[in-house]
Formats: sequence, C-alpha cells, structure tokens
Amino acid sequence: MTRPLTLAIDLGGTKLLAALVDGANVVERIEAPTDRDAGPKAWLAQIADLSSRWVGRFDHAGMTVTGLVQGGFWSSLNPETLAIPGRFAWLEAVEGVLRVPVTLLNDAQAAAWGEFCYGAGRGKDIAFLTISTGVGGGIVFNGRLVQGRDGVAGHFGQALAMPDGPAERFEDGAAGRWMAAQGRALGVGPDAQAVFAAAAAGHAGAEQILQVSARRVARLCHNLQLMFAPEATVIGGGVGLAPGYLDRLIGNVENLQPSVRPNFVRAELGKDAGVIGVADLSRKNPSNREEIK
Ligand code: ADP
Ligand code: BMX
Repeated sequence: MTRPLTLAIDLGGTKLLAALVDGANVVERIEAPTDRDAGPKAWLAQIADLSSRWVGRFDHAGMTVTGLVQGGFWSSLNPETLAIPGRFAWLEAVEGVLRVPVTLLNDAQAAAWGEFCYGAGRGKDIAFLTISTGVGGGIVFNGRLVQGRDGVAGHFGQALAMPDGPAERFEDGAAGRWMAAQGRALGVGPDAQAVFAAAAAGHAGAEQILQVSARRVARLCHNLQLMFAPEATVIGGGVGLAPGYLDRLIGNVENLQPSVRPNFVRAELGKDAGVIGVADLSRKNPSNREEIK
C-alpha cells in the first residue's frame, strides 16, 4: 500500500488551488477560478468536487483561505478581496465534506511558513508578502510562525495611511484588484495580467500603474523593515511573481541605507508556497487537536 499524502487547498480572492502534496513537492495540482459571488456552500461543493479524484490517496488535509482565521472560524477583513458572510464555521464545514482532519490557516501565513521551511526564507527571520487579489502577509521569526492575538499578525494589506488621509486600506491602492480597476479606466482590461501585458508592449499608462503599485509596496516593506528588521522579505502572489515586478520593488529601495533596506527575494515555491506550508503544518498536527504554535 502506498503512503498517504496530504491534500492541500488554497482559496484566494481570484483562484482556488487544490493539490496533493508530498513533503515539499506538489505531486498533482488543479486550479480553478474562485466564483467570488457564489458563497461558502458553493465553494465547499467545488472543493469536494476537485478533491474527489484523490480520495483514498490522502488521510489528512490543510486548507488556507484569504481572510481572518480564528480557531475554526473564517471571516473577511476586507470584503472587497473576498466577501465571506459573517463569521463562518469553516473548519467544521470543510471537515464535513473532506471527511479527514483539516488544519486551517490564513493563506499568506501558510505561504510564509512554506517559504521558511522549503523556499527562499529557509532558516531565516522573514516577512512574506503576497501581492495578489489583495496584499497578504506572514511573519516567521525565531523559527516560529507569528500569528499574534486572534491570528491577525501579518495582515499588512489592511494597514491604513495617516488618520487625516483617506481611509483606504493599503491593498485597495496597490494589489491586483486595484491594478485591474486602473487598467480598465485606461481601456486596458480586464485584469492585472492585461496591465502587465500592455506595459510590456510599451503602453505608458499601464507601466505607470505597475510603477505606482511597486512604489507603494516598496514603501510598505521599508516600514516593515523598520518595525521587524526581517533578514529577507519574500515576495509571492500572482502580481508579485509576475515578470518585472520584483525588479521594480528592488529599484525603489536601492537608495536606502543598507541597514533599513528590505532584502527582497522571490518566493521559490511560487504559487505553491501556501499549499506546501499548510501541508507541512497539517502533517505535524494531523489530528488537529493542538493550536499551531
Ligand atoms: P489569489 O489572490 O486568489 O491567491 P493569485 O495569487 O493568482 O490568486 O493573485 C491574483 C491576482 O494576480 C489577480 O489580480 C491576477 O490578475 C494577478 N495575476 C495572476 N497571474 C498573473 C500574471 N501572470 N501576471 C500578472 N498578474 C497576474
Ligand atoms: C486580504 C485579506 C487577507 C489575505 C490577503 C491576501 C480578506 C478576505 N483577505 O488582505 O486575509 O491574506 O487579502 O489574499 O480579508 P489573496 O486572496 O489576495 O491571496
């Protein structure tokens, strides 16, 4: 009989990734768009459907979600990134459809752990940022994933500007959703990919959108450097991994003095950082009885 693997599922504001994971390797993967307006019951049905092909090959699972995870409950901090009705008993619901013990975690916290264990942040104190539908984050310091009180740690994308400035969350002015809206206003649509493609083809307005986003994210990371001084700032997510984005970030910090300059590195596990990270935690905690420490 072959050894059971880990099922890992990552539900973001744009895509749903289901994977069968063996250690640091994704053995099989399936991606589907997140049906943003469909709601939790439909997302559960989609998860059950995508996972059904692997029944018998896994005996535990990890699940990551965009949004705040507190115990087994899931809620939105920014409903624009993904609207989750109320405070949803997601762990119980997912265990109900998958019929195995599930470890549930915020998507960016899981990706930070994956990069710390197997990727660009191996053995280092890191801040991880996903520049994706929103801007998510995770912190691993002294070999531990920092979740903080009520699991909020790492929610860099929810940061607000000065109290007398606009009451806009950071991610609403920098992430993929913002890029898409800016692009559509210029007739470059419908999404961030289209903005990248137009910029590569020489469209000055599209290039400007990328530069504004990168300048803002670089400033956020400069501030994080001053607050936590991570050894590496690992960048992932659909936007963060897109060609040229990391170089634009680096270009924005090269004039800072070295002690306060973020050390930007690309997420080595790419889009699989979250599923690999949560798979690792679920293997260590398969009965799901202990809080993640
Ligand atoms: P999620 O937010 O669901 O975790 P992603 O990490 O793929 O998913 O991030 C989604 C965002 O990244 C969207 O705004 C999407 O347009 C953008 N994106 C995805 N792939 C690319 C790419 N190759 N180039 C540019 N932007 C991308
Ligand atoms: C938002 C927030 C974070 C999440 C981040 C990245 C919600 C629904 N999500 O800041 O919890 O980690 O987006 O999510 O409030 P993604 O879907 O862009 O990967």
